[in-house]
Amino acid sequence: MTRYHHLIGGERIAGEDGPDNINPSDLDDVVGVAPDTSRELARHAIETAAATSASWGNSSIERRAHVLNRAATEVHARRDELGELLAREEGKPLREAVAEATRAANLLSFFSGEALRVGGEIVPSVREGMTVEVTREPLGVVGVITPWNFPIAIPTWKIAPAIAWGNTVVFKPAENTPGCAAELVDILHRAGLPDGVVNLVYGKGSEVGDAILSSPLVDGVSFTGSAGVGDTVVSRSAQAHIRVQAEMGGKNPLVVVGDADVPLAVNIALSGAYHSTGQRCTASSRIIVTDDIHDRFAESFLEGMQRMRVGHALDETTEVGPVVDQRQLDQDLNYLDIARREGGQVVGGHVVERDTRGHFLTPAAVLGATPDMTVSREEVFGPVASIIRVADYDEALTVANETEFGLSSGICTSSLAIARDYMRRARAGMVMVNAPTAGVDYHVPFGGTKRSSYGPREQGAYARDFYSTVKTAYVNPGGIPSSGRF
Ligand code: UN1
Repeated sequence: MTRYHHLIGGERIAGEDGPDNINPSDLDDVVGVAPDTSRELARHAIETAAATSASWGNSSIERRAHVLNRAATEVHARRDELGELLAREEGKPLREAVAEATRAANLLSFFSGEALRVGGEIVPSVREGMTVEVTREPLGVVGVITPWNFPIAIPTWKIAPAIAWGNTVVFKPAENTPGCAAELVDILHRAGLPDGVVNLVYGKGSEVGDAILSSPLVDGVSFTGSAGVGDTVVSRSAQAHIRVQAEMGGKNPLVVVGDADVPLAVNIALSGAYHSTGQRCTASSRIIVTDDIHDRFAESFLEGMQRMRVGHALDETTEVGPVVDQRQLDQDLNYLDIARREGGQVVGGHVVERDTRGHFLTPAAVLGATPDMTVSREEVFGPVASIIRVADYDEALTVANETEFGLSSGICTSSLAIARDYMRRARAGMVMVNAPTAGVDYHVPFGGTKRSSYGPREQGAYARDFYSTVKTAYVNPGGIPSSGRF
């Protein structure tokens, strides 16, 4: 069992033991314990980030690039070990967990390149003889608040661009995944990151998050998590007049129309709905199928769903790992009860036992689901998908868009005309054609519309819109003194 420490200004700070970091595949396995925190400590981290802001903001872009590049190399070399830690503390099956660690390495590598691509513009002023320079500067001190479901990739896709653009960071990871956070921060420091640039503080949102949102020293907050907490982060940031980027929930539709390749559509739907135990904001939780193909699709989908192997995340044959904790499991089961009460036919969704004590839940589908059922409207964040029958493509599109969320929206079709129409009319930040709604690239923008996201996009070159601020400088060179002519 590992004891984690806060890391502020490069100093490891212990605290009273906080909650145990328990392996959801094996409740008898305590992976580690993170320290409890105090508001004072969070303030100390913010002050340290603020004190380091000028020196890091003026550091050479090559230095930043090198730190990120060295960190990328180490994360990549240790992807199996980091994947194993991730699988242990979060419950993601090993193969997916190693893929996530690899994604973190690729993100670090991408942003290492971005650090060097800091450009600006020089344009003529409308006033004669004058020029205007438009440059980018670091935002300053950034609060990074991350969830448990991608415990290494999400912190990396926030912290790497923050560093690349010369910001300093106060990092509050989710309480149930302290291990990946500790490793990432440790790797960055061994890669040459100066003390005080990234400060890691464990603890509750109500303490650390609150300290970040109350401090006049913080210039921006990047948050990924639930819609409820996201709303608070957004409104508090607006009150404090600081920049905010919030990535919240989803209720992502996957439309399957009559001309779709059924085996392909089934694989896409199963992967989108149940990989990562459905615990991703990009999960396909509404599968909208046109009447002409519904029964054929549903039969093959259910057959595939029931074959998926649920088990210990470290067991190589596992396809669906455990639910992250008891609270989440209760939430999943509660949504299934509501679905039954509202007239849905629930297939699967059984709590099962394995050799170890864990939160194992078989994937569930709600057949005969309608768009207005609770399970079709609210984010479950578990291995639960509504199967919604619609008359035709037009109705499918309407139902797909009838949600307060707008993160990722998918369609399975072999028609270019339908695919193009869907890409244009889907009200979401990301559209997937013959691909799962979940599982995104690391070099392009990520984010949604409506209640799913707020503020500038994450990832890719677009990340700079959050992590940098624009300065417009007007330069009048004045007359050239006659003695100074050359
Ligand atoms: C993915 O689907 O590859 O919290 C990433 C989430 C998202 C990340 C999804 N922010 O689930």
